[in-house]
Amino acid sequence: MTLRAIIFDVDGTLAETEELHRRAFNETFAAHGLDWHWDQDRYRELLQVTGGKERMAHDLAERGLAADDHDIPTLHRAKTGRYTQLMARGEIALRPGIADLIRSGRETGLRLAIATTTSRPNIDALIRATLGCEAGELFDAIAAGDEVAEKKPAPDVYLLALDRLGVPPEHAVALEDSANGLMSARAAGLRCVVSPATYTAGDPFPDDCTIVGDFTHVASTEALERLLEAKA
Ligand code: XBP
Ligand code: MG
Repeated sequence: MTLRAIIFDVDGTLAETEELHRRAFNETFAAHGLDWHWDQDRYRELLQVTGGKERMAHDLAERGLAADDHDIPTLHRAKTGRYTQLMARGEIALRPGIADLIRSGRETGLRLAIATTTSRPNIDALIRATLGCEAGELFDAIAAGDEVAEKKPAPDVYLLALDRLGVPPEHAVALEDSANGLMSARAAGLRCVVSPATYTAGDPFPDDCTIVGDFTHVASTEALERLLEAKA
Protein backbone atom coordinates (compact mmCIF):
# COMPACT_ATOMS: atom_id res chain seq x y z
CA MET A 1 0.00 0.00 0.00
CA THR A 2 1.59 3.31 -1.09
CA LEU A 3 2.84 5.33 1.83
CA ARG A 4 1.41 8.85 1.81
CA ALA A 5 1.74 9.99 5.41
CA ILE A 6 3.69 9.51 8.63
CA ILE A 7 2.02 10.27 11.95
CA PHE A 8 4.38 10.86 14.86
CA ASP A 9 3.63 10.38 18.53
CA VAL A 10 5.41 13.00 20.67
CA ASP A 11 6.44 11.95 24.18
CA GLY A 12 8.93 9.10 24.01
CA THR A 13 8.89 9.05 20.19
CA LEU A 14 10.05 12.44 18.93
CA ALA A 15 12.11 12.85 22.10
CA GLU A 16 12.70 11.45 25.57
CA THR A 17 10.52 14.04 27.28
CA GLU A 18 9.07 12.15 30.23
CA GLU A 19 11.78 13.16 32.72
CA LEU A 20 11.02 16.78 31.89
CA HIS A 21 7.29 16.13 32.36
CA ARG A 22 8.03 14.46 35.71
CA ARG A 23 10.18 17.39 36.80
CA ALA A 24 7.47 19.87 35.76
CA PHE A 25 4.84 17.93 37.72
CA ASN A 26 7.02 17.74 40.85
CA GLU A 27 8.03 21.41 40.70
CA THR A 28 4.38 22.38 40.25
CA PHE A 29 3.29 20.31 43.24
CA ALA A 30 5.99 21.96 45.40
CA ALA A 31 5.13 25.46 44.14
CA HIS A 32 1.51 24.86 45.19
CA GLY A 33 2.51 23.76 48.68
CA LEU A 34 1.64 20.11 48.02
CA ASP A 35 3.86 17.43 49.51
CA TRP A 36 3.37 15.16 46.49
CA HIS A 37 6.42 13.80 44.70
CA TRP A 38 6.56 11.27 41.87
CA ASP A 39 9.83 9.34 41.82
CA GLN A 40 10.82 7.43 38.67
CA ASP A 41 9.26 4.13 39.76
CA ARG A 42 5.96 5.77 40.65
CA TYR A 43 6.00 7.78 37.42
CA ARG A 44 6.55 4.61 35.37
CA GLU A 45 3.40 3.14 36.96
CA LEU A 46 1.48 6.36 36.46
CA LEU A 47 2.43 6.58 32.77
CA GLN A 48 -0.06 3.78 32.15
CA VAL A 49 -2.64 6.53 32.66
CA THR A 50 -2.33 8.77 29.61
CA GLY A 51 -2.77 12.52 30.02
CA GLY A 52 -1.43 14.67 32.82
CA LYS A 53 -4.80 15.65 34.32
CA GLU A 54 -6.01 12.05 34.25
CA ARG A 55 -2.67 10.95 35.77
CA MET A 56 -3.04 13.37 38.69
CA ALA A 57 -6.63 12.27 39.36
CA HIS A 58 -5.58 8.62 39.27
CA ASP A 59 -2.70 9.23 41.67
CA LEU A 60 -5.00 11.03 44.12
CA ALA A 61 -7.55 8.22 43.95
CA GLU A 62 -4.90 5.56 44.56
CA ARG A 63 -3.65 7.47 47.59
CA GLY A 64 -7.21 7.74 48.93
CA LEU A 65 -7.36 11.53 48.45
CA ALA A 66 -10.44 13.27 47.07
CA ALA A 67 -9.93 14.78 43.60
CA ASP A 68 -12.61 17.37 44.45
CA ASP A 69 -10.31 18.89 47.08
CA HIS A 70 -7.83 19.92 44.38
CA ASP A 71 -8.11 22.08 41.30
CA ILE A 72 -6.55 19.69 38.81
CA PRO A 73 -7.08 21.85 35.68
CA THR A 74 -5.30 24.80 37.38
CA LEU A 75 -2.45 22.61 38.58
CA HIS A 76 -2.11 21.12 35.12
CA ARG A 77 -2.04 24.54 33.44
CA ALA A 78 0.78 25.52 35.80
CA LYS A 79 2.59 22.28 34.98
CA THR A 80 2.31 23.02 31.24
CA GLY A 81 3.72 26.53 31.81
CA ARG A 82 6.63 25.10 33.75
CA TYR A 83 7.24 22.35 31.16
CA THR A 84 7.36 24.78 28.24
CA GLN A 85 9.80 27.01 30.15
CA LEU A 86 12.06 24.05 30.94
CA MET A 87 11.85 22.91 27.32
CA ALA A 88 12.91 26.36 26.08
CA ARG A 89 16.29 25.84 27.80
CA GLY A 90 17.17 23.57 24.87
CA GLU A 91 18.38 20.56 26.84
CA ILE A 92 16.12 18.03 25.12
CA ALA A 93 17.19 16.51 21.78
CA LEU A 94 15.12 14.64 19.21
CA ARG A 95 15.63 10.88 19.30
CA PRO A 96 18.17 9.59 16.74
CA GLY A 97 16.68 9.19 13.26
CA ILE A 98 13.70 11.49 13.83
CA ALA A 99 15.08 14.68 12.25
CA ASP A 100 16.34 12.69 9.24
CA LEU A 101 12.98 10.99 8.76
CA ILE A 102 11.11 14.31 8.97
CA ARG A 103 13.48 15.80 6.37
CA SER A 104 13.24 12.78 4.09
CA GLY A 105 9.46 12.58 4.44
CA ARG A 106 9.12 16.18 3.35
CA GLU A 107 11.59 15.80 0.48
CA THR A 108 9.73 12.77 -0.86
CA GLY A 109 6.33 14.48 -0.65
CA LEU A 110 4.84 12.57 2.27
CA ARG A 111 2.36 14.32 4.51
CA LEU A 112 3.48 14.59 8.13
CA ALA A 113 1.31 14.71 11.24
CA ILE A 114 1.39 14.53 15.01
CA ALA A 115 -1.01 12.51 17.18
CA THR A 116 -0.27 12.91 20.85
CA THR A 117 -1.75 12.82 24.31
CA THR A 118 0.01 15.97 25.36
CA SER A 119 -1.23 19.48 24.60
CA ARG A 120 -0.43 21.95 21.83
CA PRO A 121 1.81 24.31 23.87
CA ASN A 122 4.08 21.36 24.72
CA ILE A 123 4.28 20.28 21.07
CA ASP A 124 5.13 23.82 19.96
CA ALA A 125 7.79 24.16 22.69
CA LEU A 126 9.47 20.88 21.72
CA ILE A 127 9.59 21.63 17.98
CA ARG A 128 10.82 25.17 18.58
CA ALA A 129 13.56 23.99 20.97
CA THR A 130 14.76 21.10 18.80
CA LEU A 131 14.15 22.20 15.20
CA GLY A 132 13.96 25.96 15.58
CA CYS A 133 10.67 26.37 13.74
CA GLU A 134 6.93 26.35 14.38
CA ALA A 135 5.29 22.92 14.51
CA GLY A 136 2.58 24.17 12.15
CA GLU A 137 5.22 24.94 9.48
CA LEU A 138 6.54 21.39 9.54
CA PHE A 139 3.49 19.23 10.13
CA ASP A 140 0.43 19.19 7.87
CA ALA A 141 -1.83 18.14 10.75
CA ILE A 142 -1.49 18.23 14.53
CA ALA A 143 -3.92 16.38 16.80
CA ALA A 144 -3.51 16.89 20.55
CA GLY A 145 -4.95 15.07 23.56
CA ASP A 146 -7.42 17.70 24.72
CA GLU A 147 -9.01 17.92 21.27
CA VAL A 148 -10.54 14.45 21.50
CA ALA A 149 -13.05 12.70 23.76
CA GLU A 150 -10.85 9.71 24.63
CA LYS A 151 -7.06 9.76 24.93
CA LYS A 152 -4.79 6.85 23.89
CA PRO A 153 -5.23 3.83 23.88
CA ALA A 154 -8.52 4.94 22.24
CA PRO A 155 -8.13 5.63 18.48
CA ASP A 156 -9.61 9.17 18.63
CA VAL A 157 -6.41 11.22 18.31
CA TYR A 158 -5.10 9.16 15.37
CA LEU A 159 -8.51 9.33 13.67
CA LEU A 160 -8.45 13.11 14.09
CA ALA A 161 -4.95 13.35 12.60
CA LEU A 162 -6.00 11.17 9.63
CA ASP A 163 -9.12 13.25 9.10
CA ARG A 164 -7.09 16.47 9.10
CA LEU A 165 -4.57 14.93 6.70
CA GLY A 166 -7.30 13.64 4.41
CA VAL A 167 -5.42 10.33 4.11
CA PRO A 168 -7.00 6.89 4.73
CA PRO A 169 -5.25 4.75 7.38
CA GLU A 170 -3.99 2.17 4.85
CA HIS A 171 -1.77 4.84 3.31
CA ALA A 172 -0.22 6.02 6.56
CA VAL A 173 2.03 4.73 9.32
CA ALA A 174 2.29 5.70 12.97
CA LEU A 175 5.55 5.96 14.92
CA GLU A 176 5.16 5.13 18.60
CA ASP A 177 7.08 4.27 21.76
CA SER A 178 4.39 2.82 24.05
CA ALA A 179 1.87 -0.02 24.20
CA ASN A 180 -0.96 2.47 24.73
CA GLY A 181 0.17 4.38 21.64
CA LEU A 182 0.41 1.20 19.58
CA MET A 183 -3.12 0.19 20.62
CA SER A 184 -4.42 3.62 19.68
CA ALA A 185 -2.77 3.56 16.24
CA ARG A 186 -3.94 0.02 15.51
CA ALA A 187 -7.48 0.80 16.62
CA ALA A 188 -7.45 3.62 14.04
CA GLY A 189 -6.49 1.07 11.35
CA LEU A 190 -2.87 2.19 11.06
CA ARG A 191 0.33 0.25 10.66
CA CYS A 192 2.74 1.15 13.44
CA VAL A 193 6.51 1.08 13.98
CA VAL A 194 7.48 1.07 17.64
CA SER A 195 10.75 2.01 19.27
CA PRO A 196 10.36 1.82 23.05
CA ALA A 197 11.66 4.77 25.08
CA THR A 198 13.23 4.74 28.55
CA TYR A 199 9.91 4.70 30.37
CA THR A 200 8.11 2.38 27.94
CA ALA A 201 10.79 -0.30 27.44
CA GLY A 202 8.91 -2.64 29.81
CA ASP A 203 5.50 -2.15 28.17
CA PRO A 204 3.65 -5.32 27.09
CA PHE A 205 4.14 -5.13 23.31
CA PRO A 206 2.38 -7.91 21.34
CA ASP A 207 4.53 -10.43 19.41
CA ASP A 208 3.28 -9.28 16.01
CA CYS A 209 4.29 -5.65 16.53
CA THR A 210 7.05 -4.05 14.43
CA ILE A 211 9.72 -3.01 16.92
CA VAL A 212 13.00 -1.27 16.08
CA GLY A 213 15.82 -0.56 18.54
CA ASP A 214 15.78 3.08 17.52
CA PHE A 215 14.42 5.23 14.71
CA THR A 216 17.74 5.28 12.80
CA HIS A 217 16.40 2.04 11.25
CA VAL A 218 13.66 4.09 9.58
CA ALA A 219 15.47 7.41 9.09
CA SER A 220 14.30 7.85 5.48
CA THR A 221 11.08 7.30 3.54
CA GLU A 222 12.81 4.52 1.61
CA ALA A 223 13.95 2.70 4.77
CA LEU A 224 10.51 3.04 6.33
CA GLU A 225 8.78 1.70 3.19
CA ARG A 226 11.23 -1.19 3.03
CA LEU A 227 10.49 -2.16 6.64
CA LEU A 228 6.72 -1.93 6.10
CA GLU A 229 6.94 -4.08 2.95
CA ALA A 230 9.03 -6.69 4.77
CA LYS A 231 6.37 -6.88 7.49
CA ALA A 232 3.38 -6.94 5.09
C1 XBP B 1 2.42 10.69 26.73
C2 XBP B 1 1.62 11.13 27.87
C3 XBP B 1 1.51 12.54 28.24
C4 XBP B 1 2.63 13.22 28.99
C5 XBP B 1 2.13 14.40 29.78
O1 XBP B 1 1.83 11.19 25.55
O2 XBP B 1 0.93 10.32 28.44
O3 XBP B 1 0.40 12.59 29.07
O4 XBP B 1 3.21 12.28 29.88
O5 XBP B 1 1.43 15.25 28.99
P1 XBP B 1 2.24 10.80 24.02
P2 XBP B 1 0.34 16.31 29.62
O6 XBP B 1 3.28 9.73 24.09
O7 XBP B 1 0.95 10.37 23.38
O8 XBP B 1 2.76 12.04 23.37
O9 XBP B 1 0.69 16.58 31.04
O10 XBP B 1 0.49 17.52 28.74
O11 XBP B 1 -1.02 15.67 29.49
MG1 MG C 1 4.59 8.28 23.57
